Amino acid sequence: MIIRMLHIYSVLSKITNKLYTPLMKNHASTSLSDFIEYPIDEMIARSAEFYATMQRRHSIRQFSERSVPQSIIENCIKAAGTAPSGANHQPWHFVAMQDDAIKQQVREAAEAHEHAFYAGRAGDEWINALKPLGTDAQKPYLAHAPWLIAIFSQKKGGVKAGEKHTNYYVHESVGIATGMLITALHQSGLVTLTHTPKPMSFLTKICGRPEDERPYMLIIAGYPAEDATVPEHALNKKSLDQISTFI
Ligand code: IYR
Repeated sequence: MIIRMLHIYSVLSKITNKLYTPLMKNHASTSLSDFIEYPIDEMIARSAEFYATMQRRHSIRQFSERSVPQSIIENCIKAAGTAPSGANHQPWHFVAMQDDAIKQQVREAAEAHEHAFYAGRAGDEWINALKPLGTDAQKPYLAHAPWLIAIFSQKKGGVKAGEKHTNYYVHESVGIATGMLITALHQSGLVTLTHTPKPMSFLTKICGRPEDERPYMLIIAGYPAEDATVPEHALNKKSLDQISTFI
C-alpha cells in the first residue's frame, strides 16, 4: 500500500514538475524573504481597516497653499515605482512640480483647453455628466496647490534607464502605478485630484520630457482648503454586489 502511494506520488510529482519547471528554468532568483503572514483574524481586520482608509479618499478641488515636504512626495513616487509592469520595464516617469512659475504655466495651458472643453467641445452628454461634480474651466489649484505630479508613459524603454526596447502593457502598467501613487499620497495624509486635460501635450514641453513620452495624467496633491467640500455625487460608490461576482 505504502509503496503504491509512493509510486502515485512520484508519478504526480513528475507531472507537476513537467507543468511548472520549464517556465521557471534559467533565471536568477532569490527566495521570498519579506512576505509577512498574518493570522486570518488579523488579515480580516487589516483588510477592513484598509477599506475604511480608502473610503476616506476623495477627489478634492479646493486646496490649501500650505507647503508639503518634498520627501513625502519622493516616498510616494518610490511607492508608485514598485508597481508591477510589463516585463518589469517600469514604463513611467513622474515629474513633481513645486515651482510657482512652472505651476502657473500648467494652470494657464490647462485652463485654455478647459475653456474650449466647457464651451462646447465636450458635447452635451459629457457636460451633463459633470454637472453633479460642479466642475468648470477654472483650475486655480493648479497654481497654488503645493505639488503637481505629471505622469508620463514610455512606449520604448527597458528595465534599465535609457534603454530603447519595446515596452509592454504600457497603459495597464502606468495605470496601476498611478493608482498606487494616489493611494500612497492618501495614506501619507494628503488629498489629491486627478486631472486629465485634453490634449495634455503641453505637459511634455513644460516638464521638459522627450517627445516619445506621453503625458498620462496630472495629480494635484496637498492639504485640503479649510472649507474643502466633497460633491455628494462622488460619495455614491457602487455596492460589492454591483461591482463583483463571486463564483
Ligand atoms: N477635465 C475636465 C473635465 C472633467 C472630466 C471628467 I470624466 C471628470 O470626472 C471631471 C472633470 C475638468 O477637469 O474640469
